[in-house]
Order: sequence, then structure tokens, then C-alpha cells
Amino acid sequence: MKEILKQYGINDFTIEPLGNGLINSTWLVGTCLSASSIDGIRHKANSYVLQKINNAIFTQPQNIADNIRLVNVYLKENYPNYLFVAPLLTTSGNSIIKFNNEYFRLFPFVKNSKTIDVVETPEQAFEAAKQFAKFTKLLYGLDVNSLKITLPNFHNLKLRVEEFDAAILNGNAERITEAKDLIWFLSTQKNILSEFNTLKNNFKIRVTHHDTKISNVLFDENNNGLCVIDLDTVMPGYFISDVGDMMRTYLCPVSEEESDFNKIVIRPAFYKAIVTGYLSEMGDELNDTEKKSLLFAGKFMIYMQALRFLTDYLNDDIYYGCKYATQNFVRAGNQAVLLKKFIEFGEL
Ligand code: GN1
Ligand code: MG
Repeated sequence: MKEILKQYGINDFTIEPLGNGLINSTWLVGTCLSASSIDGIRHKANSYVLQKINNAIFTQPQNIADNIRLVNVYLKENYPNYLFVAPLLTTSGNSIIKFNNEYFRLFPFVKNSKTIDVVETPEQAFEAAKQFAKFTKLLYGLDVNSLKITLPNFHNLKLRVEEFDAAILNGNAERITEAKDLIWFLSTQKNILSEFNTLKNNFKIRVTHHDTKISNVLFDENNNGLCVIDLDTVMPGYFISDVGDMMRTYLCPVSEEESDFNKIVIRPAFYKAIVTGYLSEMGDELNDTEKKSLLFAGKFMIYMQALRFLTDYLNDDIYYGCKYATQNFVRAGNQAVLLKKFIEFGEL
């Protein structure tokens, strides 16, 4: 870390792990004034967020850096008041560092901002949905094809179904037996893919965040949304990815890690908050098919995530980080229950 931070001119610092992402590793870095500081007390001068990009997954980190630069330049030119948290430059002017074949970048820690890990109130859901919608809307004038694809086929449901089918054939035999009920349930839901194939002809491709969990929104001290962060998967995409992932992660009081599935319920007030928050910015941009597909967005993303977790479990956990052996199985089961509950909610 010393060698890396030195490239930003930071020599004296404290460092601790930050957040709970499954892909990249993140640390909070604090710097102190020099030893001769006032009163001999070491004052925390500045904080930074250091991130190591998982380059087994993001195989071309430079594409991420290029996209962020493009978005930053566009927003600075057109919406200079929008708070955009761009990576800092090293003393030699790079926004990304390669060190021992790993890639790092450093962000400023936005003063008086906070993130939250669990959505506790509909107001938080509204604010977050508004921020993700605003991000897409502000970038409406940016040529979406000028963005690089940082993760090919990321939200390609057809491919996720194919990967699931391949894992059922070639995966760990014991795990396949253990998961047979869940495999059966997810196989019965392939109509979601057929529905998507029809709908997508009328979906527009826009700048999409693709990872709209609540911890990717910065809030101020009064719980107003400030901006969105974690831009690694900003790519051309469909609005259902963003709205759907909010439904997947905000509607239920417990996260995908919860193993007591009785706790999985849908909170209707939070659904309303996501929809009104999103439409408050994107209402004029969405076409009629899109506006009628808000419920579909939730089904699409919950189904895809259940497939991804179960596929990874059957393939012996090659993608998602796991702290215990059956974690991906628990996550997949959790998302399958969430899908059932969400479908019931939609039918009410
Ligand atoms: C991953 O690393 P994190 O938590 O931001 C994943 C998302 C999943 C999420 C599930 C690049 O995101 O697609 O929804 O885990 N990101 C990637 O927790 O695969
Ligand atoms: Mg992420």
C-alpha cells in the first residue's frame, strides 16, 4: 500500500477495510498532518477511498478508467454543479495504477457524506432511485456507444440461463443433487427470459449504472441523495437493470445473505418509493412499453441474480467471494424466495 499511495504523494497514512462488495477490495485511507502539526496532536487531514479492481473479472481495467474519464468530462462541461466523484490522479497524471499485476485507484472521500448498507425507510429508497435516474438523465446527451464495455454480457439474461444450464450438466455432482429443488424452481421460471426477449425490442439503450445497491449512493447528513458512486459497470444498457436491482435490494428488509428465508418479505411502500423516485427524473424519457415494465424489471433482476448465485455454487464458487461453503447456495435460495414473493406481490 505504501508504494501505491506514494504515487499520489501520500506517505503518512492509516488504512482500514471499507464496505462489503463481492468483487473489488476497498479501504479507507486517512492521512495526518506532519509530525510537527499543531499541539503535537495528529489531526486527520483528509480521507480517501482506495480500491483494488478485481482484474480476474474486469479483465481490462483501462476500459473502466476510460469510461469514468468520459463521463467526468461530459458532466463537468454540461452540469458543473453535479457532484461527480472521479478518481484522483497520481503525481504522474494517471487515474489508475498497475502494481504487481494488480490495478488500484484512489478516490477522495467526500466530506460530510455517508453511505448506508440497508434501506430502512421509503425516503431512502426514493432518494436513491432519484439519483440513479438523474445519472442516466444527465448523460442523455452523451453518445452511449462511446462508452466501452467493461463486462461483456453482464446483464445478458439469455447467457445467464445458458450458463445455468451448462452448470447443471457439468457442475459439481454432489451440489447438483443437493440443489435439485432450487434447480427445478429456477428452470420453471424461464418464461422470464421469453418475456424479456419480446419486451427488449421496445427498450431503449441508455447509459446505465448496472449496480444500484443502496451503498452505491452518497447521502448528505440530512439523508438527501448527493450522487451515485461505483461506476465500474456504467455501460450501455436497459433501464430495467437499474430499476430491477433496486427492487431486488431495497424491497426486502433483509439482504441476499440472510439464511432465515422467513424474513424475506416485500415492502409495498418501498416499491412505490422506487417507482416515484425513478420516474421523478426519468418519467419523461421512458416510453410506454418501458413504463409498463416496472414490475418486469424486478422479476428480471431477481431471477438473473438467483441464476448467477446458483450457477456459481454448482461451479464450485469460481466467481463470487464466499466466507463459508454453502454461501452461494444460501444466496441463491434467498433470491428464489424473493422472486416468488415478488411475483405474488405483482399479481395482487
Ligand atoms: C457484485 O461486488 P458488488 O457487491 O458490487 C456483482 C453484482 C451483483 C452483486 C450481488 C461485477 O457486486 O452484479 O448484483 O455482487 N458485480 C459484478 O451482491 O459481478
Ligand atoms: Mg459494484
